Amino acid sequence: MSKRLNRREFIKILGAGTGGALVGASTIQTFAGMKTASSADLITEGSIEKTPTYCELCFWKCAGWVHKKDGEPWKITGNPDDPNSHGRFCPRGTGGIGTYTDPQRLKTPLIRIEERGKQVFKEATWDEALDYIAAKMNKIKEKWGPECIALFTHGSGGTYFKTLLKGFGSNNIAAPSYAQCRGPREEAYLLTYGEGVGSPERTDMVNSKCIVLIGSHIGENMHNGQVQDFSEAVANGATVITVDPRYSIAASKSKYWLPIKPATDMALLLAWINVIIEEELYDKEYVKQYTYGFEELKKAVKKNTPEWAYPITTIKPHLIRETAREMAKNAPATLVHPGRHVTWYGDDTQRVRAGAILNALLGSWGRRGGFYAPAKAKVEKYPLPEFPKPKKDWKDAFPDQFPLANLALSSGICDATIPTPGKDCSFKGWIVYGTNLPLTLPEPKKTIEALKALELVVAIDIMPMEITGWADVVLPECTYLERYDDIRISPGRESTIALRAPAFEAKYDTKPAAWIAKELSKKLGLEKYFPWETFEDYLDYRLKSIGSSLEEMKKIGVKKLAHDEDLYFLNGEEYEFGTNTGKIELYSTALEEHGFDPVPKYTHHEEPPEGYYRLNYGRAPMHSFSRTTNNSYLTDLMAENVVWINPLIAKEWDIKTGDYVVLKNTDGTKSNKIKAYVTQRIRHDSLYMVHGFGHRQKQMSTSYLKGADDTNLMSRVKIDPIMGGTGMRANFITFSMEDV
Ligand SMILES: Nc1nc2c(c(=O)[nH]1)N[C@H]1C(S)=C(S)[C@@H](COP(=O)(O)OP(=O)(O)OC[C@H]3O[C@@H](n4cnc5c(=O)[nH]c(N)nc54)[C@H](O)[C@@H]3O)O[C@H]1N2
Ligand SMILES: Nc1nc2c(c(=O)[nH]1)N[C@H]1C(S)=C(S)[C@@H](COP(=O)(O)OP(=O)(O)OC[C@H]3O[C@@H](n4cnc5c(=O)[nH]c(N)nc54)[C@H](O)[C@@H]3O)O[C@H]1N2
Ligand code: SF4
Ligand SMILES: [Mo]
Repeated sequence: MSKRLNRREFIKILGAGTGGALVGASTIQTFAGMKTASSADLITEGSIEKTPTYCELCFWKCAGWVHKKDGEPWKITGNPDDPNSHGRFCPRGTGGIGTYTDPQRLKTPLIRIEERGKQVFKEATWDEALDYIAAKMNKIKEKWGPECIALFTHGSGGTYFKTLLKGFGSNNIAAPSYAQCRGPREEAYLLTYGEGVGSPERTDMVNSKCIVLIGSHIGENMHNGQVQDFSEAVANGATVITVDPRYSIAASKSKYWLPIKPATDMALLLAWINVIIEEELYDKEYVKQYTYGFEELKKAVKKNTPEWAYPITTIKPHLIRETAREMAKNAPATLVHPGRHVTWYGDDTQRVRAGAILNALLGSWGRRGGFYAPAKAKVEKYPLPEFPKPKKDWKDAFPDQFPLANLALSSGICDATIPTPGKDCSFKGWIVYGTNLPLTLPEPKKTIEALKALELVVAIDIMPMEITGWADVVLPECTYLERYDDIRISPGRESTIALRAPAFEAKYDTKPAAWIAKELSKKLGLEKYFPWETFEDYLDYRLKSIGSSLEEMKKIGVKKLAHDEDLYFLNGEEYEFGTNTGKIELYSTALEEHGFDPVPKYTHHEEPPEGYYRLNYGRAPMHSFSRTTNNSYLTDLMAENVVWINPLIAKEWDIKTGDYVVLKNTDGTKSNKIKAYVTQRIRHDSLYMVHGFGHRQKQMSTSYLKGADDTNLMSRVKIDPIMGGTGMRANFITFSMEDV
């Protein structure tokens, strides 16, 4: 791997570029300029104390150090030994102290005293709150079976509740990171290569000579190590091809920006495949040795010429050819990035598969600059008794649907909670750990309908978010800076583990999830699933299995484990893939078996009606979803979101930058007021906003009604028939001028 950029070079790459009013560009500069922990930092001197942690502000889980000065919170820095952060934290991670200091945090267990949806609670002791939950859970178990309780989880502490629920007899455990995020990607790569992409992604971007980004807005999508890899590749002269209807930060670093008509990426991907096959630009040896179904693919894409794709995508044929040749020229060090949040239009598994096929033709899977084989640390599990076998699961609610869904669908569990004639068991209880479902699941009316129908809703959170307003019992967790959590085991070029230890004492009457789950297990008679005395004992047991200890990890924070496998594994050697044929399936036998197109095909998506625009959304570098929008350290950087409007459209509606507007969708649902940002950087057929704003909880006064909530405008989804992902870009919005 090449040498890392020094700080000055890094700033140059990320700060250089287009200038102008780039939202986020200055933040990337700040990120680049952030102090890298030096060896001097590693010495604990005088009044300065350091505790290892891994960040909980997003799911990249960077490892770092929490610094205290004279016992007071001082700063958080990256751990230089950590491959996820290389010693630098992003703006959100650096602002993590704001999570701990937020005065509006949940402070004590709460039990509802009014109807759901209003935050009217009485304060309770932990004993009262857990007794209440255990009694309701047992009642549901008796009446409906333990399987009628589901767990929604997103975040480190969810793992203890998974153990609890499995011990209780239910396997209905869902995370929004599947059906609302990367589910289609994992299934598409599994169908093609017999393996998923995983997180952190196994992309060898740092060594890529050509990077193709289909939507992926790296730089705004601030996954730390990935942004650093991208910057480094750009510094090394990699050609970047960005396909995005919006001029993203990544587009501003690109040689080619293809401002595609939204919802037509499949046509472009098929045209690229067509050019690469017709011009014989593919890796012939690789295709012959490793792939299955080349002839079928060739036949299927014969008609998908650049001229065919042009009127669909609005990308000129010569540009389609030129970019295809550029990819081939740099192959196999060409990476067609698999994306992450890929639940867009309902044909997402197929679209991502088209990208996977392109990677196979370029020979980039298993090769330098493409995809590497991640090393995985093996750390012994704490021995637990066997879990009971559930008699049913969420899939029973969807006979013959989503045959290739390998994980539970959060949206599916939500649907199966809404009482439906003819269905006997729907879900009766939800335990919600670290996910703000009213802002996370599209079709929010359905989420509310489901929440209203439940017999028990438990929310384990750190803030009085929208979800807690719907809970019968709210359990306040302490923040990640006040607790231990399980060992972070990250796959990557090297296998590493990281420790999170408490830097501060838990404020108020808050507790770590591990403690909460163990105490609840006692009330349910399930304590055998939490056999450890203290969580330190649990960690020490696991760490000793790899020759380390809690004591050692407290000193070093991150440990690299031995790794002797090859990163690049397809240089002519024999290899058996985990697909039906043992080959990379250009033609998918599994899809054929289930009656789906074995080779991806273009499907036309509905267009916005007259006067409406496509609702486009994404990320800002200084916020994560709705979880950071009340963090005062980060609201200093960005307090509300804005709606991007093309000047042509703004003129039509007489809207200027800075004006407040109200948006409404085709079903008449309206947004909060949101500031207009008139810019050439967005096509005329879409409006764009950052997700996570528009909170409706008065208890969070910093974020209350600041900006608009995109979820509220998502009253439609296009469901992926292969795995049940919720395509969320199927919504059309316009301006509601009478509300301005
Ligand atoms: N409209 C719309 N919807 C989306 C997306 C979008 O872009 N637009 N993105 C989708 C994607 S890609 C994803 S991955 C999901 C993300 O979905 P979520 O993970 O649900 O996102 P957040 O809104 O950050 O909600 C996190 C919740 O966890 C709480 N929390 C934070 N830290 C802790 C902690 O330490 N302990 C506990 N117990 N709770 C904690 C927060 O207070 C908050 O209530 O959303 C999906 N949904
Ligand atoms: N700062 C920050 N970083 C994050 C997160 C965060 O909350 N904050 N969340 C993390 C998570 S969980 C995820 S999943 C990722 C998500 O990050 P990505 O995977 O990069 O998300 P996408 O939604 O695929 O990308 C959004 C981009 O797609 C473009 N786009 C919209 N419609 C189309 C279309 O039809 N075609 C094409 N080609 N492009 C289109 C938008 O203009 C926008 O630039 O970000 C991660 N990184
Ligand atoms: S990318 Fe930023 S927010 Fe995410 S874990 Fe790393 S430092 Fe934290
Ligand atoms: Mo995500």
